[in-house]
Amino acid sequence: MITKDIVIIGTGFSGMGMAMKLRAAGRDDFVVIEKAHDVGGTWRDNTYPGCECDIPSHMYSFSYELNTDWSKSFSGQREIHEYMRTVADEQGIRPYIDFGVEVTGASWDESRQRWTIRTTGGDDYEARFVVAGVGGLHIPNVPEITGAETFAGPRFHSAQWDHSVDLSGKKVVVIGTGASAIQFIPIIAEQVEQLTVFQRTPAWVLPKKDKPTPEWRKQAFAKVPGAQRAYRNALYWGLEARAIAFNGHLNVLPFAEKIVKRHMEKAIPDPALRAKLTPDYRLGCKRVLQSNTYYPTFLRDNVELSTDGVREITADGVIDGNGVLHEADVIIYGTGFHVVDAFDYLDIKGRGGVDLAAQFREGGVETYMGMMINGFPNLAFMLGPNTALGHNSVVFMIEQQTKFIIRLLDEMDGLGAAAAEPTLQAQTAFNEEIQRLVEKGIWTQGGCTSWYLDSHGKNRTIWPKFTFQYWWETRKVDQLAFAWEQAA
Ligand code: NA7
Repeated sequence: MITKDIVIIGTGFSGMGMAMKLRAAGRDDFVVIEKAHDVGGTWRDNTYPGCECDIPSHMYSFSYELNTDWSKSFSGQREIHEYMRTVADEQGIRPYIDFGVEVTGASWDESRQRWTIRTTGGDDYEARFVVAGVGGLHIPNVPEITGAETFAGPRFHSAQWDHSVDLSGKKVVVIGTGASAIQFIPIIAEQVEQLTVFQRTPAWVLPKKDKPTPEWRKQAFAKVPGAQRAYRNALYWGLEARAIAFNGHLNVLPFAEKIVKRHMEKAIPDPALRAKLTPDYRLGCKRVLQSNTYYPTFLRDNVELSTDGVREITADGVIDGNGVLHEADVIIYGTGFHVVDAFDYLDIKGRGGVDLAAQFREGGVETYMGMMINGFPNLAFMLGPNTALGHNSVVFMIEQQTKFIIRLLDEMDGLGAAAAEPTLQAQTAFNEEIQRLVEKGIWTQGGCTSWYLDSHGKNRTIWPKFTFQYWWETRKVDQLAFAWEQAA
């Protein structure tokens, strides 16, 4: 058993951000547990062709680790991963990371006021406080399709891309047309002999305003004090403005919808094909996608769009809803992640042995500030329920959360508290307000289903306000919102 004051799980932006802020606060008694052998979280794992961020890099990065050299507006996976590795080195957090250790569960010991964190591939850990930076989008959703196991060729999920499979000259079927698929489809279309894309729901795909960063700008960022900060601020407010449309002012949306329709008309002259690709729900209801190459891909002779559904997989390919076989040598699932049900994959037992996943299943996914949960003292989730974003950089949210957790630890020390958990009253009030707002928002009103919603149609994913409101609400620890427990 390894004993630490604080255990952090994961080395994505969340876990790394927490580790860096703990160090900066002079709290050195912590460990970061990482199942893989490198830092990076989702930016280490998603290596599919064309993987890149859909939030500008100058905003999708740590505010205290600006990078003057981003090669283009929306950097690719490799560049973002490299940035994270460099930051981990520069900030000296690698020595704190136990690589190759996977957390299997955690339980709160009430008498000792400590968490026990169970792992495979290493020792178990004991800690006063646990910060889970496990990410919302890391458990691949591979749909159960009849006959999948009989398929003769390779099949894999976009987040587990099998680079040993050479797609050139092959017949490939892609299932799904979400954020990941629209990035790799245009690239693999150029390599394969035949590509069949199974679309269940068309996406709204905006043009992507991606440009290489001119050298003069990199120089200006490096040499002119405040230039990069000013650029980042401009990006922040530009992105923040998108919340106006999504959070309830739905009358702003037709303007953006027109942009997509014009983009589509230019790219796809055939009205029948265009109709298949046109969403029947409002823009923003699902995550808005961006690409300049996705729509034109369907003009290629070797690409077919199927909207007839997936009925079955056989040894030879995929049978659609009309019983037609689409031959395949390789099947690629671009079918997203387990998001609202991700907690089912965590074995966390709080006060009285209460199981977190069961509590969420029965009582709804309710937290305080998307971080802490009544009945689960000294446990904070980063990017937890209702703190993901559709309009701005989640790294901004992560930074507010790391600061809040440090403030909470300071408060505990100041009060001499061994344990802290949000009161049920504070948690309920937080959720009631969030649910009142998401119900007015585009994700509920837009006429679609999405990974933002749980099985009851409740949005448990998105922060429905401006992000500066999250900054405001987390800037102090409200003592009355917490139950503080003295040492036993
Ligand atoms: P997404 O955006 O959740 O996309 C998943 C896609 O897969 C979407 O088109 C789904 O259609 C489709 N899907 C899911 N299950 C099935 C089944 N069973 N049959 C057919 N089609 C299916 O995941 P991504 O990986 O693309 O992106 C996830 C996020 O990562 C992204 O938003 C960024 O924030 C980063 P549906 O629309 O549900 O009908």
